[in-house]
Amino acid sequence: MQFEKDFFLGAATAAHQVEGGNIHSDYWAQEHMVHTDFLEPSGDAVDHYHRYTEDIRLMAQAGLNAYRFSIEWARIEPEEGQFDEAQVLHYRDVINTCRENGIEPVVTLLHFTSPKWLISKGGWESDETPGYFARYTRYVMERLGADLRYVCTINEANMGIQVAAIAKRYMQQMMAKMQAAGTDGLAAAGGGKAQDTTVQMGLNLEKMLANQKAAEAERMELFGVPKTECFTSPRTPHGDEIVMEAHKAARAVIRKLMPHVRVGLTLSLHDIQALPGGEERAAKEWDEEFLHYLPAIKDDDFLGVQNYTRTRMDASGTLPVPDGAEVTQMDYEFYPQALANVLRRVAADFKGDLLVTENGIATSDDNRRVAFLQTALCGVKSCLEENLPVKGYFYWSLLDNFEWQKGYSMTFGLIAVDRTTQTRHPKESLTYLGSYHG
Ligand code: GCO
Repeated sequence: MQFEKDFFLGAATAAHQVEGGNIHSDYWAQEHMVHTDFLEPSGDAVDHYHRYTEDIRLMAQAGLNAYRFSIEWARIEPEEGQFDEAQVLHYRDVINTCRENGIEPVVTLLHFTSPKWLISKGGWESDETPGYFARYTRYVMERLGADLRYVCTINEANMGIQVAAIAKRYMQQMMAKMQAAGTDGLAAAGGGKAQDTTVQMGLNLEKMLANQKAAEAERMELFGVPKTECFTSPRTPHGDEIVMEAHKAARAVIRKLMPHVRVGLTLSLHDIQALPGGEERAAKEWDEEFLHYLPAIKDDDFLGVQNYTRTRMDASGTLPVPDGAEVTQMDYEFYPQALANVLRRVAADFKGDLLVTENGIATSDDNRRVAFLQTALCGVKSCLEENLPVKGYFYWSLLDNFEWQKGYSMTFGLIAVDRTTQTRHPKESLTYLGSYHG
């Protein structure tokens, strides 16, 4: 069961999660706070900044033909208006290395991290941000755009809204538990494990809640603003619009400068399933997660679909993972069938091409990764048979890497890394994925 030669079969990474030393970014600053929400700082990550040649070669040797990675805004523009040409050369080398290895580079311009200065200026709730993003996009595209064919403007443009919803639900659960316990101690609330942790990124809600007050003062000191509006901070509806404005502004720049480049954004999409009585809630959730973005993205060339699991809803809301179901390290239900369901669902309303820009599993058992891939790819095949315009599949992630607030505890990679020596250990799943290439 192989894909056609021109189907992109690859893996994905994000700059901050793999490169290391992203010192001008908002995440770096937050990782080093005394009252940090992060389990550990990103540090040298997996040193992909220096080892990309080896990593790209490993991909090519396994038979992959595409690599999705991100360009780091905080490296390109470390201070407002000051651009670093040397960093452009770095990414030019990465792109060239891909081409030399027969790998299509698919670039993301913003994958969660922003330059620290942007946050001091109001970040992702400020009306100025789309302009800054468009300027950065212009700088990058003028220099690198001629060598690219696919660009994702923004990764998981809907993440802020999902984080807002999950943070609200979590706080409500905690408050209810505390009230029931008749005390205001978090410990009494059972240590604060969220019942509902299905947001598709590593969040550490327990630490966030415990740190809230002290962190506020520290953020003021670090960023000069009382509330830091990073890309993945809970978004207001206005902030949600700002993200779409930033996307549209970048898209306009790309189309003007490099009309040959196909442009789109990516969305974090759950396979939302309604149980009897949950239809209305499920429809509302799908509208928030996907449908309401259609006016902003309908003219995009492609949509990046990112899926990890399903969400089941009944009249009371989101249901926990079914009893006895297998769960991943992220506490998601093992449910690789979700991907094909989501592809079919978005294809009903979005008429451009579809790229699976992320799909994967955090597990220490690589056999389960192979099993996950087998079902997920079988789903992609059926979508192709139904003539859905799916142009590629990127597994998340190429390497075990920095899973945001959860640090290095989650292993999503096709390649393990011993971070003491930065030695790469390709897993069986890398060979397995490569075997699908025609
Ligand atoms: C996201 C990001 C990735 C994550 C991945 C695993 O979806 O949050 O795009 O950066 O690492 O999804 O949680």
